[in-house]
Amino acid sequence: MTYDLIIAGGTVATAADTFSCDIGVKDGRIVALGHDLGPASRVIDATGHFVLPGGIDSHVHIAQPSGPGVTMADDFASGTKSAMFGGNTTIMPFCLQEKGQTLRAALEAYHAKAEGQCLTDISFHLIVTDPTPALLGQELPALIADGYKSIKVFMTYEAMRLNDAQILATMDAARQGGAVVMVHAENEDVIRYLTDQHERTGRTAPQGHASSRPVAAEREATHRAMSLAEVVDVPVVIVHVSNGATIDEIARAKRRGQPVTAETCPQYLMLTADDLDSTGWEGAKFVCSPPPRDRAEQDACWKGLQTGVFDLFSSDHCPFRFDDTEGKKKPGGESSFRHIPNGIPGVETRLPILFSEGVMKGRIDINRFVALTATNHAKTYGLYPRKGTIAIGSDADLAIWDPETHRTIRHAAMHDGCDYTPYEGLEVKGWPVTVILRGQVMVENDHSTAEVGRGRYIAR
Ligand code: DUC
Ligand code: ZN
Ligand code: ZN
Repeated sequence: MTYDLIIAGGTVATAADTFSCDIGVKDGRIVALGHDLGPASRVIDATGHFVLPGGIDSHVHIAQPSGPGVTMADDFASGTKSAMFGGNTTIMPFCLQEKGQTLRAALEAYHAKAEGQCLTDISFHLIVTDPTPALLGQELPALIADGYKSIKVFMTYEAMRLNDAQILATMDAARQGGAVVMVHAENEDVIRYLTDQHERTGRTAPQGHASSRPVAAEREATHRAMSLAEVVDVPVVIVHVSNGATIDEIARAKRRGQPVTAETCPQYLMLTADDLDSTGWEGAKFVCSPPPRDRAEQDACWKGLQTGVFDLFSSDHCPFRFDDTEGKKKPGGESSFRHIPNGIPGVETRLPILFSEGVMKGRIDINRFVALTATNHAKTYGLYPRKGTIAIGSDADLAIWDPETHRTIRHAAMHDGCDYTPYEGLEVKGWPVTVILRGQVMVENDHSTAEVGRGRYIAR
């Protein structure tokens, strides 16, 4: 056989093993692992490099409706381009049901936005904000049967939060269909109480965002979310965990044998609440929820990655432009942090940050890196083994990493639609120099000639 592509001489790493071998690709799939594989239309020499499964970022927000007058900075073209340059081959954005809208209508609109625009493969989660009897009884079961097997619910944000009864009912529908429930766990009443208090006492600058969303609000909501999931007997994913006390709650639930999956993100390793305290409005660049905490909580998150409490490392890419009245400088926002759109960009920097700060600094090994950034995402959300590993029959989604490349993170070199990165100036070691999607070279030498639309929707 003549292969379409051979990646030769690299060090291949999966979540389980590290080994030297060549990878043979035909018709977009991995068809051979070995040596001296034979002729190929193209051979890429990966000597001295790691060959890893392409990253899967299972928590990104793209072109998501974000309230009146606010526009997310990325559409599917820019969001997937940014993801691709950051070493990803699949991303999983959220399809948000707006109140009063059916999920089907939301999905139709969301698929239309993505159609023909993508440079990575994509697959959608659903966000339920309006769990009417019709949605729970008919629409959601039908959509789960169609493969939309992950549903996010919010415990915070007035326009999106569900109360406990609604969460239980949504979880019950998920359980019956065999879906997993993702929870944004922060106690809305605590946040509202503290936000009102901050405003009454004039503490309205971006820093107030962090102090009005304390660890206790996240820890309590996480405990409650897991308890509700235990009652219903549904698997639950606690997303974007920021601190040690919440990690302890999750570890306890896992020890009891509860099916809980836990996720953290770069912002909880690299940023602190002090970043929100910059002069002027700069702190708005770091406003995300839950907020970044302090050094001790960063250490706790690293420990959670090392010990296995965390299964997933995602970006929670949720980009709003800084110098933009449809972004962080939304009119009226200066009057209180309450009005600053929540979210920061990160889909392009997620993998280089964990590779550099985690693998190159010896905090985690390369196999754990692969598990946290690709394999566990595929397993949690029903994409495995087609995605997330290097095995015969899997899609040839690969990232070739040069561990010796030094880069300084600069927004000027990024590919998203945002106008800043929270990690400006960060020095990293290691970079995904070649990215391959289903056998096609998408990025090489900081360059892409891949045609937009090459990314596909992956039904689960
Ligand atoms: N939750 C997310 O998951 N992403 C961005 C904002 C938020 O609150
Ligand atoms: Zn969230
Ligand atoms: Zn998110």
